[in-house]
Amino acid sequence: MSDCIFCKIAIKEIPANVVYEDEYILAFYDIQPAAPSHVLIIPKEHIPSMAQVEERHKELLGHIHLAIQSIAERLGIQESGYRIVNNCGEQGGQTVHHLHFHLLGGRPMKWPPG
Ligand code: DGP
Repeated sequence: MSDCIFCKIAIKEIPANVVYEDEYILAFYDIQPAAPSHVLIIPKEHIPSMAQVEERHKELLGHIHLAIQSIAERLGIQESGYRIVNNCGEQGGQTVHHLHFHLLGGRPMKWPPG
């Protein structure tokens, strides 16, 4: 997607503070941190949201969630705990229409979220 900001970050057209990368995914610090540790994990493939995930993405989604463990380790929040958030669609609060998971940690989280 030529106008997608996260696709541009994935191909390094727009800079980001990358904490993890492999063939399929990229993790980088959120530009508007909502916690002391706030990283976004994205697939390199353009998938608009969780609502557009298909059967063929099953392995990719598993890969993302396993990678989150090692990203949390790198951030030093694996032991203390963390929150993973996916905002999906308008009422879900999604503002960037490229699938991403927020990894938030470094402070106690409240429930329910706003
Ligand atoms: P969401 O509201 O779930 O769609 O989250 C989008 C997040 O993306 C939001 O927390 C801010 C972040 N963000 C938007 N543009 C950029 C950018 O250019 N660079 C980085 N690092 N983060 C961005």
